[in-house]
Amino acid sequence: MGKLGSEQLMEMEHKFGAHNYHPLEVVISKAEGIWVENPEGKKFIDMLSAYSAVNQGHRHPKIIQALKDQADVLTLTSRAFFNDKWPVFAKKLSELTKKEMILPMNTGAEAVETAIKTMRKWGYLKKGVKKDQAEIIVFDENFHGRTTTIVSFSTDPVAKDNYGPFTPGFKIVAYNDLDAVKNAINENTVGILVEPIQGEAGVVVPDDGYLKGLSKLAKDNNFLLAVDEVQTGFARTGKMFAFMYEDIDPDIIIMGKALGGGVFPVSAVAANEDVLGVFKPGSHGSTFGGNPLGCAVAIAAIDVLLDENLVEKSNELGNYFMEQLRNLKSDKIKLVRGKGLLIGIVLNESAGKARQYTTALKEKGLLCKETHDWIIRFAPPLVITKKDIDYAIGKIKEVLG
Ligand code: IF1
Repeated sequence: MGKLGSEQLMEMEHKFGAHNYHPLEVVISKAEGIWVENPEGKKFIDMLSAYSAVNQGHRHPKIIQALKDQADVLTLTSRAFFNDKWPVFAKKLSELTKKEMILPMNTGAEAVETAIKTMRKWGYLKKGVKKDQAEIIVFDENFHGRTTTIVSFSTDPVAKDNYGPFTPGFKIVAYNDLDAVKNAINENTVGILVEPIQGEAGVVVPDDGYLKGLSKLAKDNNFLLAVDEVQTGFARTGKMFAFMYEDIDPDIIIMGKALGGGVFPVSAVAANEDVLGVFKPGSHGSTFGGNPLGCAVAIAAIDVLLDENLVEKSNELGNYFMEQLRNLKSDKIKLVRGKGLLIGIVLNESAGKARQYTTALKEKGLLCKETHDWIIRFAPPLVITKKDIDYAIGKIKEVLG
């Protein structure tokens, strides 16, 4: 079978792949930095970064080198034995998060599940909540992954329908509303699980002081604050972690996506010993969690962020990008919102559905994704330059101007 073309590949996927996605009609076969290429050689700027898992750019040389070097010596041991990379990665991530302990997993959902188990176990062993009564406060429009427990507290019928029976012990309240949280607290509350900026909801940035308010409620009522930084973490929003926009010290930090540098699934939970110490041998685990290949890649992924000042770049270029988008003065655009290079354009109802624009943008060489029907998300790799943004703005102006 010669080199397969885009049409053949899309048909093949349609025939043999389950239809749990409706991808934009573009096939990517090569990528480097911010650029991706289809089998026919057409190039596009990736404005999605695999939902913010490619912050360092596609195939960053240092990350690829770390992958290759480690693959030549050791890839997987399981946690039944020690290996020489997991301790080094644990130390590095502990220093980066300023938390005493790390629990390694693979996907974001596994890290979120780990955080849920941590809050419940802490509630029973440390707070004295009665058996099976633990409650965790979550939010409307949340997105934390796709497991049956996580979708149990989703408010999106498409993500939740026909997956019951659902896991109990979650209270869903309005986002960005401290009174709604206050009214949900009781003696069984063991934690809050919150996205510092809601990604899937359409880049919803809460009011200043909201995270601080959540942190105060957690301290005053003796329960844990867990921030889900799977999408907002690792410089995406102009801070190393989005929670850093407020002066808070969350009890649990949930990480994933860009921690794996765009080449390997690596996720983790960071917390102090008085929280993560609730886990004893055999009480939680994962075959691949803490594997040496992922750890070597994650170490390089963090080094690239620091060495290339991607936190500052995300902040500066994100502000520039949002300013240029606002200057388009387009009657299709209701508002532009975001932090750093996590940006959402909310369209006016009169503009019609976002899919037509993401398709038109694709024709002009920009790959981005709509969330819901009226929001277009822009989240390019953080290695993008001002020149690239000016080029992209020109294309966006042609479509939305
Ligand atoms: C899909 C959304 C984004 C996440 C947050 C945990 C996870 C995610 C804040 C789970 C994952 C991905 C999943 C992917 C699309 C994408 C997504 F559109 F689904 F909602 F980014 F917003 N916490 N988000 O954003 O991490 O298990 O996937 O590694 O499922 O369609 P995961």
